[in-house]
Amino acid sequence: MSKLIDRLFTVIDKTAEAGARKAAVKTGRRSFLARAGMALAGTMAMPLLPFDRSLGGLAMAAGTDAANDEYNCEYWRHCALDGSLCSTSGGTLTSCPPGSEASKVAWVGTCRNPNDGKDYLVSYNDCCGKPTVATATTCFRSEGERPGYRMGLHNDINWCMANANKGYHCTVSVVVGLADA
Ligand code: ABN
Repeated sequence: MSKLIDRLFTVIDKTAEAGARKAAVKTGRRSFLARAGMALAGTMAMPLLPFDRSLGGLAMAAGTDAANDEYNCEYWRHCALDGSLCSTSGGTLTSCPPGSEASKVAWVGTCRNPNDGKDYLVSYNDCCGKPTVATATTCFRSEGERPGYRMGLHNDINWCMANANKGYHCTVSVVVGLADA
């Protein structure tokens, strides 16, 4: 009789164990599916959520090609250049074209370099002694400039005035150094 009771308990144990295992497997699978479903729904909702796509001011400014293209008026060093680019008149960013000479006086602007976020003093020397080139790129940028009655802050001036040959040809942009150095 006791053997029969023992066998009965063994059968009950095994049935209970098998049921518990099945439940554990099912619960595990369900919770995995639930989590995967949530993740999928979250990913699909992402494009609908409002978030900042600008990558921050620095990245935006540094990313623009024009701000790093010396032949473009938007180039960062040309921020206060009023005149023709020497780099498009047979010269370079910092040197006068052959046959012209740098002005003895110049307008100095302060330009922010978007690549490092620092402010630099930039000297805009006019190159003198030759007529302007019709195909040259002409820029009218005036960051930090003031009207003509503030002579020292006005950049719409022929800086060749102090040279023997006063004919304006083009303008170079020469970095002098850090503005706050
Ligand atoms: N500094 C460039 C320039 C030259 C002549 C007249 C105006 C501006």
